[in-house]
Amino acid sequence: MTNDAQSQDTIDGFHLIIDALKLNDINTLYALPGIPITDFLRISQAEGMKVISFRHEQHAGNAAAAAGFLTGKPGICFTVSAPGFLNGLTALANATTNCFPMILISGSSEREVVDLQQGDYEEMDQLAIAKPLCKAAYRVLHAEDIGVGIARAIRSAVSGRPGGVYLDLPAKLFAQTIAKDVGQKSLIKVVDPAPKQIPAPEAVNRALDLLKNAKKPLVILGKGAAYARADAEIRKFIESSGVPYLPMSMAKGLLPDNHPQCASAARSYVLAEADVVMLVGARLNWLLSHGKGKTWGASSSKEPTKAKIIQVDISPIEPDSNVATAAPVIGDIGSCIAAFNSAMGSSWNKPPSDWTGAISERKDKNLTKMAETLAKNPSPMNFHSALNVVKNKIKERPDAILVNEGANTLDFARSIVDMYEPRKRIDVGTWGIMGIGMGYAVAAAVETGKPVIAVCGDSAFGFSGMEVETICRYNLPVCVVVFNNNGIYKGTDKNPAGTDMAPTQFVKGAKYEMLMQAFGGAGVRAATPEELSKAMDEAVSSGRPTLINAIIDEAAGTESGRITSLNPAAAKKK
Ligand code: ADP
Ligand code: TZD
Ligand code: MG
Repeated sequence: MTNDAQSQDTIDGFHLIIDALKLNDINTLYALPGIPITDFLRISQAEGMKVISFRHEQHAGNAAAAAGFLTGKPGICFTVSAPGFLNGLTALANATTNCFPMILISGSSEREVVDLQQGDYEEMDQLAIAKPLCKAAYRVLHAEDIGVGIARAIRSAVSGRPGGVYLDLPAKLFAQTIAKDVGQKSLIKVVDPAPKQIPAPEAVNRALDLLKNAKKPLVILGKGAAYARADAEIRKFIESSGVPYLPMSMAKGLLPDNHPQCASAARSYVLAEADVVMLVGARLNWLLSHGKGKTWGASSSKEPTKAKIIQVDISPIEPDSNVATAAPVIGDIGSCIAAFNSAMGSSWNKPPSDWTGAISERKDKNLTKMAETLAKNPSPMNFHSALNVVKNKIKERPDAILVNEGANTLDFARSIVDMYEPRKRIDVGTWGIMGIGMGYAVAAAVETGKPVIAVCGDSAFGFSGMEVETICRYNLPVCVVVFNNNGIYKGTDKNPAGTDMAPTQFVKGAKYEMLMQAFGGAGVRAATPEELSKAMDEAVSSGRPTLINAIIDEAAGTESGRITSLNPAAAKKK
């Protein structure tokens, strides 16, 4: 026993929490110490848990969220009370928005004092604050309820539509003791935490009828499809149906991006033309223009697509969220796609060749044009010439995980860098949130042991930049490539008043590489594709923490990347 509070016959809260997590195969904690969890983290280490300690809770939380997506088990983030909890909350809300399973566990102050608002150390009613921002929130007051608390948190995080869960553990709970046999019996190993949800056969047939009679069918694969780990069934379905597909950004690689049926290079054509669209683990949110407007071949921004929508999703309330859904198929993606595969039989007719032929023609044209652009070698580098290097590295190392954030740095990387394996791309997701970079990179390295390449805009990187120390401390195989264009979107804005710098501007010629050097990692400046390529090769082959400061033309980007039109001033002009 590592804790004095325990005798032969009793067990304390510290150990019950650890045992409950371990019993459920959870062995890694992403955390930031302080009252009341410092001892807990120490004891966790002593009991064989892996504890990854961060410099800011948001990044510990982001790491837990990415771990959830990458493993299908809830990632765990531990924080201190009030401010630590609040710092972790953004990550919890982001995980919930992205349907990633994570559990934020925060220590909290004395309930009696908090509830009477008597001003305790780091006083806050954390449970009440967390509730609207996550899928479920629980508090455990008694040691004998720890098993139930952890079980409920796990089940809530991974069953149905996955999401973030908050678990509130008041300081007093950790040192509470109960009889050892009572404690051990109270722990729960969660059986089948994310049960299969089988779709109704009539829903499957309704959807297949639509797909069968379509002249221009299209499948859209979203990150829910990547999360579902039904890779073989999905590939079989796509290939035996012959339907062209579009991967959303985190579904890239579910089938390799160079697959003949991948329609990414003809995205605007297929979205505007398709007559039946089957969404698989993708929501019709802003990322798909809500299923309305010119993107979908409609004449005005409010007009819905004429395409009939099939939606395969685990959430029964997702269909009809933006436009009418002709064929909802509710169930887990593995079961739904397996049902499609068996109902399709062997006499399935592939889509008309004028549709697939027209797509191929456009793809060929666009890919040729893109290849010409990528082959240019401007000085300074632009997004294309630098990303061409990243594209080649991922082709050489398809097992590497690509973390991606920024505006232009994100949008260009999404379309230029092909992915070849499932769940290898993690990015700003549904919110388009900056700051996930280093947290996601740490989790990707810890959970997979594979090389991690984090391609971040200089602004995006700044949100989590201090975690390069964490990367060095754990000696993680992470290569951060900062796309340095001296600012947010571009480095060329001017302040019209001519006083301070414009709000989108950063110090010019910043030496980001020195941040990594400060903690013993490798820091390299790369001003040409050759320099970038050499530095990335070294980073990936050595596995040494590396930051490459990639110098990008400060005039190359556009305002907000591809979503300029969402800025109120641009919307006013329309
Ligand atoms: P993207 O941003 O890639 O378009 P979204 O995050 O919008 O993807 O959509 C993911 C969808 O996947 C959510 O509606 C979620 O309910 C669904 N989902 C997540 N996991 C599963 C699963 N195992 N089976 C079915 N649907 C799932
Ligand atoms: N804050 C948070 C948490 N998320 C955001 N998305 C933003 C602010 C707004 N924002 C964007 O949407 S992109 C971006 C910000 C600040 C940074 C873009 O600059 P960058 O990328 O240097 O990362 P590029 O390559 O210069 O466009
Ligand atoms: Mg920038």
